[in-house]
Amino acid sequence: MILDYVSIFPEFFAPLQLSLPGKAVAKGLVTFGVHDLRGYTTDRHRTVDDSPYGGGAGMVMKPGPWGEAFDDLTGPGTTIVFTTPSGEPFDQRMAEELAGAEHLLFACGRYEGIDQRVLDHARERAVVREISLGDYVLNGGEVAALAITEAVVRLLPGFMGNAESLVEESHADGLLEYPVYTKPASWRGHEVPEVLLSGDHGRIAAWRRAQAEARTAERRPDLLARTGVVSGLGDLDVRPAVPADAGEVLTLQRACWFQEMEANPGVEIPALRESLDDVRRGLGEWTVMVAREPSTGRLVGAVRGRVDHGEWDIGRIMVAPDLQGRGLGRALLELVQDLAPDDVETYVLFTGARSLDNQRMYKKAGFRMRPDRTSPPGAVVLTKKRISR
Ligand code: JD8
Repeated sequence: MILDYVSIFPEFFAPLQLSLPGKAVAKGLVTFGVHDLRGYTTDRHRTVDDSPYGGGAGMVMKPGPWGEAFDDLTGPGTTIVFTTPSGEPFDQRMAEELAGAEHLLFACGRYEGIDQRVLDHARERAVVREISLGDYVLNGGEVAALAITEAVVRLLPGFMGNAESLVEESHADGLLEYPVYTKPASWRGHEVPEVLLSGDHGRIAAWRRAQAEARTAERRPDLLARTGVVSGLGDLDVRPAVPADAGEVLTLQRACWFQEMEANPGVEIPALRESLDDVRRGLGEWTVMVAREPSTGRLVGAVRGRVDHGEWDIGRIMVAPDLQGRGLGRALLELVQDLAPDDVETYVLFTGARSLDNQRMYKKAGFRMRPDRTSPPGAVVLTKKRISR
């Protein structure tokens, strides 16, 4: 890939020789060209700006020098990128798009911007993208051009030592990063989460996914909506359970399974027999998500999952009795399915043989009754084949 930059501050691009871009040059993956716009002026003052037609503060960049620059630098495979606060918002998806280009020519403006006819003219001779780095005002387009360069060049085949790491990245799957840790296991009274020391890759993958989703739900609910990971959780605050949640989980569990007991008279229901310690232990042995009302902090829902004989065992889907019938149970079921490690192909769960509402919800969610599978007394097993991501 060839990347060219036109700017009145060419020295801005010195960093291109350093670290990441430098390595890409060394690997022959990219070629950089930096061009001073004043080199394309024809007057002895090397003028690049003038006062705006229609009046107003500041100066506007003249079209002439840009036209000369494009005449010199544009070829058949050129994509001209104008970095501008009024451009399309830059994101990972756009980085992946630009990484497929043969030649990127960055037109970096200054002052109040570039005469609009330069952009209209550019569209007559090349692919043009107007891209913004974000909703804040910079003094020019150079910083944005550098940031876009880093996001694009690192995607070029052969650049990243192990392509694997690209897959796992933030935004790669539309979610934010999960928290990362390294030695020492204990630091200034802060411990590394036990699950990461367990060696149980299924639990670790599920925990990381849960963390990534929780962070995304908390910090970037817009992304969560985009990834379609979970709808129906609305503005609930959804996060992985912590030991301090045990008391409320126990309370909600007893409320919900009281209803199951009513629906399945005479059936032994372990969830109603569990102690606080049992629940606490369960929070450690399963990937548990809890949903709280942001306004009150009230725990209104929960669900758990874990790998069992290669299948994703789903359980304890709970919705506060007064909030049932609004799709929260279904949303929690979608969420926990999404937390399953990549190598899981089947989801399994069970419910009361006479819990017909539950069975209806599971069937609508794609689960199938499995009379061929061993079920706890008075219960039925349902399974679902996973649709690969
Ligand atoms: C190009 C001139 C300065 C902008 C008057 C301040 C991108 N995300 C972004 N924020 N700002 C820019 C950007 C700013 C630029 C130029 C990009 C050329 N300016 C102008 C309009 C208001 N001054 C950007 N990408």
